[in-house]
Amino acid sequence: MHKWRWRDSGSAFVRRARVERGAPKRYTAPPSMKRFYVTTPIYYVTDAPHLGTAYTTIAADAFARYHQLRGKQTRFLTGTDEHGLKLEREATARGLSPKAFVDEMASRYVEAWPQLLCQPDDFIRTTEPRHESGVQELWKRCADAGDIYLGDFEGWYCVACEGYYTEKELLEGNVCAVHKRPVERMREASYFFRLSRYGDRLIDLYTRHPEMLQPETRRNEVMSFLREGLKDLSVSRTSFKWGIPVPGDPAHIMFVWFDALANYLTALGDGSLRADFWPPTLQLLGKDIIRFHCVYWPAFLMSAGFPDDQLPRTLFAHGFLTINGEKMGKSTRNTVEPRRLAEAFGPDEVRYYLLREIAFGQDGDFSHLALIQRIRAELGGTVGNLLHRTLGAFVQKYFDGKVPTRVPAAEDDLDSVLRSTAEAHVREAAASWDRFEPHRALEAAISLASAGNKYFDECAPWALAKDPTKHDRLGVVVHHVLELLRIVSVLLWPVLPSKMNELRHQLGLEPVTPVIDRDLWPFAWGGLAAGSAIRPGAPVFRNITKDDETRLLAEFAALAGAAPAATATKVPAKATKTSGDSLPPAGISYDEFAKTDLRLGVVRTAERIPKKDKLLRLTVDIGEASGPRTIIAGIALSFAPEDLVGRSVVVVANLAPRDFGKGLVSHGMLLACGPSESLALATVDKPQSPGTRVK
Ligand code: ME8
Ligand code: MG
Repeated sequence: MHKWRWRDSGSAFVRRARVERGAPKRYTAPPSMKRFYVTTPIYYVTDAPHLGTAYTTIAADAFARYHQLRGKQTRFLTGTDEHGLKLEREATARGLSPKAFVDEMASRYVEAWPQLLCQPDDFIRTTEPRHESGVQELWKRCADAGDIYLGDFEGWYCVACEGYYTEKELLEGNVCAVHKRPVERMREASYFFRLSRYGDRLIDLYTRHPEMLQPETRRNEVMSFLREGLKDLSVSRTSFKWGIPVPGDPAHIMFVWFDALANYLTALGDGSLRADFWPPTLQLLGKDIIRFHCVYWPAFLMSAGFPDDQLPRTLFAHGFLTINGEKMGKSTRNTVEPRRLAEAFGPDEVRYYLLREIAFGQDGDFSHLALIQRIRAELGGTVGNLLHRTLGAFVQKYFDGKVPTRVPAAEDDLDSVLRSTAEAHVREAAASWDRFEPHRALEAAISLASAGNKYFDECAPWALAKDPTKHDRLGVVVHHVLELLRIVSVLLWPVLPSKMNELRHQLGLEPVTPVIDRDLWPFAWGGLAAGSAIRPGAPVFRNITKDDETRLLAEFAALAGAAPAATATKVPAKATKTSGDSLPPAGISYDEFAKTDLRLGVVRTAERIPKKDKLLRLTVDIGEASGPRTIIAGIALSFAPEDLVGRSVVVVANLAPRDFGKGLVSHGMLLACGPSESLALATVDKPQSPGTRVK
């Protein structure tokens, strides 16, 4: 028996020893709710950091920051995967030793993440001694459990390549694609891991703990893979050297995934860090590497003696990013080099866009135009706008640059409605983070800022300012807006840490500073002290003008190797709409036009539809005796439901009903224009009764 070195109290191994001695098997509660350990995959250094790897890393950073705000002690791990045949070959091709090559490439990752405001607590490289010894211990542990045996790995071998190929990789007639000569059937001695032993336990685990593998679609995939039955896994090779030797048999090099997956464990060492943070609370990955993380990884841990409650709490697989509608590839990579994006648009803004635009868990498209539009409409136009219109024109001018007092006698119903709207959005944002829906958390924050703008408009502060007897009322209104901005600054901080601190500076507040064991989530209204001095400054979010837009799009298109003029046609269909839809042929008769029954409607109710990010379910009154109609409208990216109720809209009333599936049927359509993130609804400029014909 090999002696296991990790020995701190409370560890899985100590508990396992107890179990082996016959003590009753006992499951502990989930890891201390006060700790949060989040990981990203460790990236292959064959590739430089790109938008895909940035996406996972940014998400991990944002989750860590959210949990810091909630008072947890967090640990965020990322790193690089530096072994394997692929790397050995890549280095050789460049005339470098593998070590020199990986050192150079790893430094690019170390440098890239802070440029995106990501602050990992640790960065592990699989070539570090702390990792190599940790992996060997894990291997020994699996071997001790009887799960590693020596066998033969059989496959097609190209001698010129010194490599095995699967049939799929070969040309017709079993010919090597590189050397164009026949491969040989070869057998190589290989160690195998008894993966077949763990299928039932994994099925049982994921059935009892569906939260361990998310989202649900990915869990279903893994479950069906598991139900097909697992084969033992070849976990060593003798045909290359760049990797970690198998303990006791150094002619064998470990399978690179056995080596790589262990990083999440080896990075904690065998002392207090591991006692504090194991098991991981959240392991993020792309859907490309689900099998490795959701089947092999927990099986290795089970084999090494980890009981169920010492396995990763949640493995979450997000979707793939495409770029301007095209699959991300080497040719498009330059355009989305994270550093360039951060330089051009700001790191906070890039983080915001990625986490807001793409429903976490689903695939999504990256487009420079959509990025610009989100910055413009939501950050500048909604959050920045609320700040700057309040500070300069009102706080400076009428309150001597100080946060006004809330005089109770000057309050009215609008204020209490705003406060309860804020409470609801703050709760919704927290619940969204907890459900792994950062896109919804951000939506809640922006929708709260919109509510602030609407409140400000409704209170008509410019009119209050003109009337000296309304000074107290103006103070209440301004106070409410500033407090709302304080709340928004906390809600957005996990994703926009530096911009929100800038905004707070202007509000006269300290930067967000998380404190362990203190929940700083802004559940309570009223954190802003009256009388404190504001510090107005330059716009927090730069105004991207149409000219800037043209220039930036051309710049990035040129980087992609396309002629700048081609920009407009290169952006995806979704985005081209903004630059003007092509017009239908001219010359229809009035009668043809009159076939379209347009009616003035009033929105009576509006609600979100679960799992449909873009759709809202409305009931719209068009004066029919049967009552308001149900209309499903694709306007959820631009409007919060509460902003729509009571609005006058133009309805196409004689469209055939459209079935969206799952019982969603739309009986009409609203007229609107603009990009889907900043739509404007068509309306009329004087009140008319619902049902009035628009002609
Ligand atoms: O797989 N969209 O490393 P890797 C979204 N070394 N995410 C993407 C993406 C895209 N287009 N492209 C990459 C490896 N990613 C192994 C991991 S872990 C023990 C070993 C992200 O460099 C996503 O997280 O190929 C994906 O899973 C990961 O990068 C793959 O990185
Ligand atoms: Mg990959």
